[in-house]
Amino acid sequence: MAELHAPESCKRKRESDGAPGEGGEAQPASLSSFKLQTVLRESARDKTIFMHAKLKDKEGDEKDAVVILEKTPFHADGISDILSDDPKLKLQMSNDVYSTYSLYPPPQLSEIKTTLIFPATEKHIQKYRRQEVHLIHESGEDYRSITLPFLESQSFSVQWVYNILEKRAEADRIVHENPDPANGFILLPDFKWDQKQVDDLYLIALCHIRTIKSLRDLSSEHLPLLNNILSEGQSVIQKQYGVNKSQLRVYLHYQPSYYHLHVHFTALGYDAPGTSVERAHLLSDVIQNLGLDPQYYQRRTLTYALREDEPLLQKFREAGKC
Ligand code: M7G
Repeated sequence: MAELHAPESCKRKRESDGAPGEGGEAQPASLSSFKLQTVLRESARDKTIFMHAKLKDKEGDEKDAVVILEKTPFHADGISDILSDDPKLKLQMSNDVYSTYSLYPPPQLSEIKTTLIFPATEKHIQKYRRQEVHLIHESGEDYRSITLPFLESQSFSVQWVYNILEKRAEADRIVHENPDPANGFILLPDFKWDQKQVDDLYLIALCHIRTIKSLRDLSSEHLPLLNNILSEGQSVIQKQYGVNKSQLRVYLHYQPSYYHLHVHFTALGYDAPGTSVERAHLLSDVIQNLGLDPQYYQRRTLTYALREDEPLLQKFREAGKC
């Protein structure tokens, strides 16, 4: 069974999702102790499966894990190897000039991208479980009286973000940094992107300032930061990956999963998860809106979807808001 190499072990306790360590202190040595509990979600279209598993850590204790397997895209430059390697071909059906096959490429050409969250909290497991979703229309007042108190007690740890900002994790993956404490940020590949092709390019900008939780905290005083992220991000991606700004989707999520302001950069042609109208807010629109009204995001009703089992949905129901 494949070895999973643990990132550097770090010690401090995470804040609110109850998970240990700055860099994940209890990473498993291998997947051989993997025990499938349940399939949380699968997608034939995205060729992805999300599983809840139990894994043994280095001390031999069983802990919850989320394991995500994703079949990776083809690379045009390696495709001739698949054919010249003379892989096993099994006929499925044939009709006139049409025939379909199962093809079994050699292991080096049949990689599966694997993402492991370990130890995982119940909140991680819930994030990936398939659920009915409901739209919420959150006014500025709803945010202050329902959402904010809830997320202060319940949100995911952002320790992984602090590890990046402090160069304790993923330092070698940083593509660009503007070090200004108020208006600077770090740009690096999102962990959803394997960086093997630009068709599914996905980077994130994490701002240095730690007091902006989400879109809701933005006001016109943050325009220099947002403008830096947009213009520097676009020009670095053009230089480094050859993707023009006209082919980049630059946006924020509301609600995000992690309440430390960050901006997503994805290839326009890539149907990235989380680009639906009820979640993605184009950074260029955000900048314009703040130019029109400095308090735009404190005043506006924002619409987003919540899964049936999300406690925040329950809070809105209790308040008679949905
Ligand atoms: P989000 O809008 O807060 O939540 O985006 P989402 O995950 O529901 O979209 C956070 C982004 O950070 C996502 O695109 C994640 O794939 C990415 N991300 C999350 N983690 C834990 C990491 C990480 O450890 N490293 C990197 N490079 N990206 C991460």
